[in-house]
Amino acid sequence: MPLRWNPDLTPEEVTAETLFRQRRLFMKGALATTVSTLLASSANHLLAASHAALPRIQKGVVTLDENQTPFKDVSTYTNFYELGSGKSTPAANAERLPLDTWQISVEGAFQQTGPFTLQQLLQGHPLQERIYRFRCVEGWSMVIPWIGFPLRDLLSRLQPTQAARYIVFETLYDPAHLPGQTEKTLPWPYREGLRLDEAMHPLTILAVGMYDRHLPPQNGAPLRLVVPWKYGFKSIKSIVRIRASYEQPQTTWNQMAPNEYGFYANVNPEVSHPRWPQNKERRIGELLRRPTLPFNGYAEQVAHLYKDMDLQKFF
Ligand SMILES: Nc1nc2c(c(=O)[nH]1)N[C@H]1C(S)=C(S)[C@@H](COP(=O)(O)O)O[C@H]1N2
Ligand SMILES: [Mo]
Repeated sequence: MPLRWNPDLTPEEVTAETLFRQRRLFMKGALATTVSTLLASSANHLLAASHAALPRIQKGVVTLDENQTPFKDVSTYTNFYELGSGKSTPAANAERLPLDTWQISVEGAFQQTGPFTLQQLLQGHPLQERIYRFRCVEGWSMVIPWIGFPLRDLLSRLQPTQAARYIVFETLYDPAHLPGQTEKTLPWPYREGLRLDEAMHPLTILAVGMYDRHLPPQNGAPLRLVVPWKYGFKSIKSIVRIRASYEQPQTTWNQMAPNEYGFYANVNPEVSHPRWPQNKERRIGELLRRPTLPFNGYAEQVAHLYKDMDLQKFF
């Protein structure tokens, strides 16, 4: 088993204040990118700030004996339809994401609800590196060193009530800024959801960074979900709403084409997409296709969540 899982390591504290300062630095860097492109002038001292490392990240919590996909590929080969439906358009439109006013609304069946600034939401959650496989339903895969913290830690703080059976997430809806939302490619806003036990699983994280730095906008800044045993579309980007609900939520890709994109969307080599097989994948940067693993290689950790379910039916 190539996964190394050390949940007992004691995390170091990262103060929200430091994180907030880094955020401001990053904003300056993103702005500098735009300005330098427009003026074709060098703003290297500012640009450097956008590559500032996140401080004090606990490493080694979950690692993988597989080569990491280069940052350049992960940040330029993306799916983020709000920023355009091509693979490289999200990176080109990255500065359109309005990051400096970010708020997250917590709603529904939680003891704690209300609006949170990003800083408030991240407060008290030490950051860890989690090196995960990432498998898109389209048939490509990557290995990404995410920076984040377990979603369960936030949920424990928000305290789901008895009525909470699902956790629902929503991406920013802002067609004035996000060019993709002026097109009818998807029903906006992008929505995703997990059953409570999936959301509470220690492998499920909220990510704020990758490769020791803040998430690039095209990868879902400032805050995204990462669920490594599910197809990539479950890992919703740029979250503005977190809701606890009793009913299974309507989710975007499932709503678009329920026979193609299940609510569960667990990586499963034995359940083909109606238009292509799912038993092989192309690791970005590699030539030969490799076999796709059940639950994307995390079966040992997560298969028990589905032990009484027909995975052909609940795909
Ligand atoms: N809001 C939002 N989240 C999204 C998407 C999207 O279009 N919009 N695409 C999904 C899909 S299909 C995939 S494969 C992953 C891609 O994540 P990455 O570009 O960081 O690799 O994001 C997912 N989250
Ligand atoms: Mo995807």
